[in-house]
This record gives sequence, C-alpha cells and structure tokens, in this order.
Amino acid sequence: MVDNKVLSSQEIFALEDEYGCRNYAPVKVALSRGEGVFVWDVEGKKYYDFLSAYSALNQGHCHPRIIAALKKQAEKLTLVSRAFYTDQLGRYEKFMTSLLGFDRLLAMNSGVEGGESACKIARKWGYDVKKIPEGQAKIIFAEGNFWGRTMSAVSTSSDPTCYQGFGPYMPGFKLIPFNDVEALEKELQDPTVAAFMVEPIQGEAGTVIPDDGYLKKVRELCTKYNVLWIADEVQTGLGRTGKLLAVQHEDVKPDILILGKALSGGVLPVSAVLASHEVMNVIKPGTHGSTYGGNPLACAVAMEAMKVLLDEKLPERAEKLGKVLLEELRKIPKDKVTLVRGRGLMLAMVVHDSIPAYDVIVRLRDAGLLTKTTHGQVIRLAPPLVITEEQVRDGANIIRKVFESFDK
Ligand code: IF1
Repeated sequence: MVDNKVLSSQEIFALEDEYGCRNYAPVKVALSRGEGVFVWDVEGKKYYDFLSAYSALNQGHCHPRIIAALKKQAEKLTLVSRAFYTDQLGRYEKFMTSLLGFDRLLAMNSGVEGGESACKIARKWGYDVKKIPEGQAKIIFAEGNFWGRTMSAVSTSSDPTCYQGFGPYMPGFKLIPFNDVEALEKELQDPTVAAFMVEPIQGEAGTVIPDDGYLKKVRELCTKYNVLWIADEVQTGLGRTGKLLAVQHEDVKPDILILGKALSGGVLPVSAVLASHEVMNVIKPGTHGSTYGGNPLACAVAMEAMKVLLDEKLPERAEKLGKVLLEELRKIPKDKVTLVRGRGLMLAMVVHDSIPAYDVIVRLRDAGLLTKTTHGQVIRLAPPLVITEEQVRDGANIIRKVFESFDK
C-alpha cells in the first residue's frame, strides 16, 4: 500500500526502480509541479523545462484555460465510447477540419495510434481506390524515422534499440533515405505503393531538417504516382517549428495528417488523423475504432488547447524566439558545441566529442534546466512555446555557463 506521505527524490527513484518496467533511464530528478515553462522537484527546486515532454507541452505546463476546460468537462461527461454520439465530438471534428483545411477527422489517443490508423487507412485506400491487388499494398518510410513503439512502428525503425528483439516485422513496409527525392521517385514507380509516411523534420533522429523544397517534391511525386503522402506532425505540428503545421514552411498539404502530443496541451493523450472525404471514407463502420478515441473530455480539452495556440500566437512566438535561442547558442565555442540546428523552437545542439552529452544534461539539471539527449551527442532544446524572450536568454545563459564549467 503506497501511503500519501511526501516522498524524497531518492525514495521516488527507488520506488520506480523496484516496481516499474525499466523501459526508461530517466534523468535523476523527481518532479511534482509544473506551471508554464517551469517544473519543480519534490524538494521544491525550480527548473526550466526545455524538453516539453517532446513537444507535448507547447502551451506550457497546466495552462489555466486548458485545465479549466478539463475540469468543466470532467464534471459533466468523460466517456461513453463511440457506440453513442456526444455533444463534443462533431463540434471538435468541424473545428479541426475547418482550421486545418481537411474534410474529415479520425479521433484517436496516442500519437502511434494515429500512425497505425493512418497506415490502415492508406492500405485500405490502396485496395479500394488505387486497386492494388489485395494484400500487396506497400508503405514507404524514411530512414531515421520515429513514430512510436508498436510492432508496426518498430518495424520501420532504422534504430536497433527500437526494433531489436521485437521481430518478426510488419510486411509491406520499406525504408528509403530521408531527404532523397531520387530514392523516393524510384520507389513510387512501384504500382503497389499506397503511401509515403514521413516527418517534415525528423525529431528523434536529432531534429534533422530536409533540404528546402524537399516537401514540395514529396507532394509533387506522390501526386504524380497516385500515392498518399502521410505527414507525421505529432512532434513538429501545432506551432513547434514556427508555423501551425511544419508543412506550411513549404506551403504544401499532405493527403493524411497525423497530430498528437500538444493537441491536448500535455493534459491527456489525444491524437488525430485528418484526410479528404475520398481517403477517410474507405473506413466503414466497424472497420476501425478505439474505446477512448473521440471521448468528450479529450475533445473539450483539445479544442481549448488549439484555441490557446491560436489566441496566444504560439507558432509566431516559436518563429521569433527560436531565432533568438539559435543565435545565442551559436555563440558557444565550436570546441564545445559543434552545431546548433532547428526550426522555430524545435532545436538541437551537437556536443563536441570531448564532452559526454550526458554529463552536460546532468550539469544542466543542477543548474536548473531540464532536457535530454537523443542519439549520441545530440541534446534536444524544445521549451514550451509560451516562453518569454527574457526566459529564452536566461536559459541560453544557463546552457553557456554549463559549457564553460567544462573548462575547469
Ligand atoms: C518514447 C522519441 C520523440 C513522435 C513522432 C509519433 C510519435 C512520437 C514524430 C508517437 C513520439 C515520443 C515517444 C517517447 C519519446 C518521444 C520521442 F524520443 F521516442 F523519439 F519525441 F522524439 N510521431 N515521440 O516523436 O507518439 O505514441 O508516443 O504519443 O517512446 O520514448 P506517442
């Protein structure tokens, strides 16, 4: 029986170590409160959150408007399943499709469920509309992708940590290099290809930005070869890269759009798949579903989370303040930080091999700023989009001083 006594950080570390699945090796900090760009640990120490739960907290921790929407709906109706209608889902579907320029929305829960649903829709469209022979539909993915932890998602991973030991893998999935239009065109000529799924900027790969014009070429080639373009904007979407959607940097529109993470402002799992009538209508009653998908609580929270993004002009803030952070971080000597890249407030810095990136993370934690490494020497920097310019500069100062501490 776990009583309600306040636990110390060490006691919390021990509890998870003894009773939890060890699928993470978290940074040693135990958090108990969040507000805006800040989080506090159980001893009351305050930190900048420069990870934002991998871009799920674009609106900041516990945004008052989103929490109020959560409380209001939670006291009325939280879930009935899709066996019945509710007063929230249709309103949410109309709001989102009108805002983003699609005809229909499929409401799911986690980001990877959004990806799985998008792949099911693409395969079904392949058979029903493109007339691909049954059971032969292919979906192409980009090396370096990350779209979740299900068996399908790990089947497309090029990172052994993600896929090793989880075979056999999903058939009909194929990998090509990211940011390579020749490789893409070669694959799309195969008439059994139903879709190409790709992130506009690869997050887990370390904020890898494709060449200018890549997304436009993806759009052109998918149209030319009658292949659905699935854009995974679970991480890049909803203001993170300085536009409401990252695909808007090239003014192109995918056939299927996947959203997640910040769609609920970090309050509860909400994901969505958006598409045209033709594409979405391949899904008939009983061919797809989810207990919690489209629940009224998720719809109410997501609508408010989206309105906060728009009212507070968070994509524009990300655009402006991302440039400030990029400029500040590029002042750090190259023998410490060899490269800083990113778009909007989706940034990453590559730490010089002479300094273990993990040691940087630990010193940043001690200096009051939380973030995480991704592959090897790459450190993600993705604060909530509600951050102020003063806080960006303050955070950059903390980072600069931590790197100076490696001089001694
Ligand atoms: C973990 C990574 C990030 C995503 C994109 C779909 C999903 C994700 C582009 C699935 C989820 C999360 C998952 C989390 C850590 C984090 C992550 F490091 F794993 F790769 F952000 F880069 N598409 N990313 O980034 O969404 O099902 O998780 O809601 O699994 O460790 P989900």
